[in-house]
Amino acid sequence: LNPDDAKRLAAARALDLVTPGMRLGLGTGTTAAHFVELLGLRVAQGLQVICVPTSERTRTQAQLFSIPLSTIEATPELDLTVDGADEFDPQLRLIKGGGGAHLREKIVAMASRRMVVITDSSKAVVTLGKFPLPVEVNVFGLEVTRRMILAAAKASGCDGEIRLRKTPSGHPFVSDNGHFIVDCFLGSIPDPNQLAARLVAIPGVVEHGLFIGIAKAVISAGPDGVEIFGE
Ligand code: DER
Repeated sequence: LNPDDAKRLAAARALDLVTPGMRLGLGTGTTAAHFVELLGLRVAQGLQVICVPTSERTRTQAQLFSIPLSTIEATPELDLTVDGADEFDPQLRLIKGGGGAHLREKIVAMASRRMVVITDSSKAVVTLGKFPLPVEVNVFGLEVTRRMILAAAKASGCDGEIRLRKTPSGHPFVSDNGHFIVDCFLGSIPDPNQLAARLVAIPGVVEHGLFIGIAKAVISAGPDGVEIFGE
């Protein structure tokens, strides 16, 4: 079972949670893209859903499949969000944002009665932080914000490099919301709750990629099949 097949298997399992008439949040990333495609096939067979995408690229993909779309403004209460993750720990705390969409993903996830994560099993970790933690930051005062993030990381028992995310052509990556993203290469985050609390206190931080107490379940597919953590 290669990682892409595992992602598709997890996505297919999440589709079992979808019932007619549901208001869905659609995640971003390669795993979520499998879910959107499989959902599109069910919509083509008559499944009735209304969906809010978590990024422009998910919106574009959903439109390709003629999935009925709404906006978070028109549909501020959702039943279920299905999204990927870059890491998850035993308490179902996540690192997200690898795809640069974690601000809208977190808003949509928290507007949902339930958020279910779909992953391949390689995302399972005991301690978060091997994956660099994305933080969406305001473009004003970037260097001040970068230093404050580093101080917050150190105060939380982490250390490492804070790097501005660039596009392949070397320009600063700009999110769907017009902000920059810095990636925090911390290696290990011993106290994610404390780090999250310190990050939200920084004025230039728009949103960080730690999802704590948000995911109700993680559907993880790997060589030994599908495992479901949480409920
Ligand atoms: O950017 C994101 O938060 C994505 O959901 C990411 O965390 C997972 O992306 P993947 O499914 O391509 O691994």
